[in-house]
Amino acid sequence: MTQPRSHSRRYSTLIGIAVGGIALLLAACGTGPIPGQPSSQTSAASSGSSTTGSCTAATAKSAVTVDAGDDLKFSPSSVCLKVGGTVTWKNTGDISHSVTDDSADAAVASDAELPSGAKPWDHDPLSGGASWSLKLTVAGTYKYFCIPHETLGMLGSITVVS
Ligand SMILES: [Cu+2]
Repeated sequence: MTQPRSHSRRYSTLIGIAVGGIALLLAACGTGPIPGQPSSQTSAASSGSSTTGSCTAATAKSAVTVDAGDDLKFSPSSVCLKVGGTVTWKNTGDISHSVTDDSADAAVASDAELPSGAKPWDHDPLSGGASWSLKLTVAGTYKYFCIPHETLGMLGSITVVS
Protein backbone atom coordinates (compact mmCIF):
# COMPACT_ATOMS: atom_id res chain seq x y z
CA MET A 1 0.00 0.00 0.00
CA THR A 2 2.34 2.72 -1.16
CA GLN A 3 -0.31 4.99 -2.70
CA PRO A 4 -1.91 6.44 0.47
CA ARG A 5 1.48 7.07 2.03
CA SER A 6 2.82 9.01 -0.96
CA HIS A 7 -0.47 10.92 -1.15
CA SER A 8 -0.21 12.02 2.43
CA ARG A 9 3.44 12.99 1.98
CA ARG A 10 2.53 15.19 -0.98
CA TYR A 11 -0.25 16.76 1.08
CA SER A 12 2.08 17.67 3.92
CA THR A 13 4.53 19.17 1.39
CA LEU A 14 1.73 21.39 0.12
CA ILE A 15 0.98 22.53 3.66
CA GLY A 16 4.66 23.28 4.10
CA ILE A 17 4.67 25.47 0.97
CA ALA A 18 1.53 27.29 2.10
CA VAL A 19 2.96 28.00 5.55
CA GLY A 20 6.22 29.17 4.01
CA GLY A 21 4.31 31.52 1.70
CA ILE A 22 2.40 33.06 4.59
CA ALA A 23 5.63 33.53 6.51
CA LEU A 24 7.14 35.31 3.49
CA LEU A 25 4.11 37.58 3.23
CA LEU A 26 4.37 38.45 6.91
CA ALA A 27 8.08 39.14 6.49
CA ALA A 28 7.38 41.42 3.52
CA CYS A 29 4.81 43.37 5.56
CA GLY A 30 7.41 43.75 8.29
CA THR A 31 9.83 45.59 6.02
CA GLY A 32 7.69 48.74 6.08
CA PRO A 33 8.27 51.42 8.68
CA ILE A 34 10.02 49.75 11.58
CA PRO A 35 9.29 51.63 14.81
CA GLY A 36 12.27 52.66 16.81
CA GLN A 37 14.85 51.88 14.17
CA PRO A 38 17.74 54.31 14.68
CA SER A 39 18.29 54.88 10.93
CA SER A 40 14.77 56.27 10.40
CA GLN A 41 15.79 59.73 11.56
CA THR A 42 18.78 59.80 9.21
CA SER A 43 16.72 58.72 6.22
CA ALA A 44 14.12 61.38 6.94
CA ALA A 45 16.84 64.03 7.07
CA SER A 46 18.32 62.98 3.73
CA SER A 47 14.97 63.08 1.96
CA GLY A 48 14.40 66.51 0.48
CA SER A 49 10.66 66.76 1.04
CA SER A 50 10.65 65.81 4.72
CA THR A 51 13.49 68.21 5.46
CA THR A 52 11.68 71.00 3.67
CA GLY A 53 8.57 70.20 5.68
CA SER A 54 10.44 70.41 8.97
CA CYS A 55 12.39 73.58 8.13
CA THR A 56 11.02 76.22 10.46
CA ALA A 57 12.41 79.28 12.19
CA ALA A 58 13.11 77.02 15.16
CA THR A 59 15.19 74.50 13.19
CA ALA A 60 16.84 76.89 10.71
CA LYS A 61 20.55 77.62 11.07
CA SER A 62 22.35 80.88 10.46
CA ALA A 63 25.37 79.19 8.91
CA VAL A 64 25.71 75.82 7.22
CA THR A 65 28.51 74.07 5.39
CA VAL A 66 27.85 71.84 2.40
CA ASP A 67 30.57 69.48 1.24
CA ALA A 68 31.11 68.91 -2.46
CA GLY A 69 33.04 65.69 -2.78
CA ASP A 70 34.48 63.27 -5.27
CA ASP A 71 31.31 61.21 -4.85
CA LEU A 72 29.66 63.91 -7.03
CA LYS A 73 27.19 64.86 -4.33
CA PHE A 74 26.44 67.91 -2.22
CA SER A 75 26.32 66.81 1.37
CA PRO A 76 23.96 67.47 3.01
CA SER A 77 21.92 67.74 -0.17
CA SER A 78 19.29 69.88 1.52
CA VAL A 79 19.75 72.48 4.22
CA CYS A 80 17.51 74.73 6.30
CA LEU A 81 18.71 78.30 6.70
CA LYS A 82 17.53 81.48 8.43
CA VAL A 83 17.00 84.54 6.26
CA GLY A 84 20.31 86.38 6.10
CA GLY A 85 22.19 83.15 6.84
CA THR A 86 25.24 81.93 4.99
CA VAL A 87 25.88 78.70 3.12
CA THR A 88 29.50 77.74 2.63
CA TRP A 89 30.36 75.15 0.01
CA LYS A 90 33.64 73.35 0.47
CA ASN A 91 35.23 71.06 -2.05
CA THR A 92 36.42 68.13 0.05
CA GLY A 93 37.81 66.18 -2.90
CA ASP A 94 39.94 66.72 -6.00
CA ILE A 95 37.28 66.98 -8.72
CA SER A 96 36.16 70.57 -9.47
CA HIS A 97 32.50 71.49 -8.94
CA SER A 98 30.47 74.55 -9.75
CA VAL A 99 27.72 75.84 -7.47
CA THR A 100 24.99 77.11 -9.74
CA ASP A 101 21.40 78.24 -9.38
CA ASP A 102 20.52 79.56 -12.80
CA SER A 103 18.01 77.86 -15.08
CA ALA A 104 19.95 79.26 -18.07
CA ASP A 105 22.80 76.89 -17.17
CA ALA A 106 20.62 73.88 -16.30
CA ALA A 107 20.29 70.79 -18.48
CA VAL A 108 16.99 70.15 -16.71
CA ALA A 109 15.11 73.37 -15.96
CA SER A 110 13.63 72.04 -12.69
CA ASP A 111 17.14 71.49 -11.27
CA ALA A 112 17.31 75.29 -10.77
CA GLU A 113 14.85 77.13 -8.58
CA LEU A 114 14.87 80.55 -6.95
CA PRO A 115 12.32 82.36 -4.82
CA SER A 116 10.93 85.39 -6.63
CA GLY A 117 13.19 88.34 -6.03
CA ALA A 118 16.35 86.25 -5.60
CA LYS A 119 19.12 86.61 -8.16
CA PRO A 120 20.53 83.57 -9.98
CA TRP A 121 24.10 82.66 -9.20
CA ASP A 122 26.80 80.63 -10.87
CA HIS A 123 30.03 80.31 -9.01
CA ASP A 124 33.15 79.32 -10.93
CA PRO A 125 34.17 75.73 -10.37
CA LEU A 126 35.66 75.16 -6.94
CA SER A 127 38.89 73.22 -7.15
CA GLY A 128 39.87 70.72 -4.46
CA GLY A 129 40.07 72.34 -1.03
CA ALA A 130 38.44 75.61 -2.16
CA SER A 131 35.32 77.04 -0.57
CA TRP A 132 32.76 79.72 -1.33
CA SER A 133 30.13 81.38 0.84
CA LEU A 134 26.83 82.91 -0.14
CA LYS A 135 24.49 84.93 2.05
CA LEU A 136 20.81 84.39 1.27
CA THR A 137 18.49 87.26 2.11
CA VAL A 138 15.35 86.13 0.29
CA ALA A 139 13.18 83.47 1.95
CA GLY A 140 11.97 80.52 -0.10
CA THR A 141 13.23 77.41 -1.84
CA TYR A 142 16.47 77.28 -3.79
CA LYS A 143 17.50 74.38 -5.97
CA TYR A 144 21.03 74.39 -7.31
CA PHE A 145 23.41 72.06 -9.07
CA CYS A 146 26.96 71.52 -10.27
CA ILE A 147 27.17 72.21 -14.01
CA PRO A 148 29.55 69.36 -14.96
CA HIS A 149 27.72 66.82 -12.80
CA GLU A 150 24.10 67.98 -12.92
CA THR A 151 22.95 65.06 -15.05
CA LEU A 152 24.81 62.68 -12.70
CA GLY A 153 22.60 63.89 -9.87
CA MET A 154 24.83 66.48 -8.21
CA LEU A 155 21.93 68.58 -6.96
CA GLY A 156 21.18 70.46 -3.78
CA SER A 157 18.42 72.48 -2.19
CA ILE A 158 18.24 75.22 0.40
CA THR A 159 15.14 76.26 2.27
CA VAL A 160 15.37 79.75 3.70
CA VAL A 161 12.86 80.74 6.36
CA SER A 162 12.33 83.93 8.27
CU1 LIG B 1 30.40 68.54 -9.58
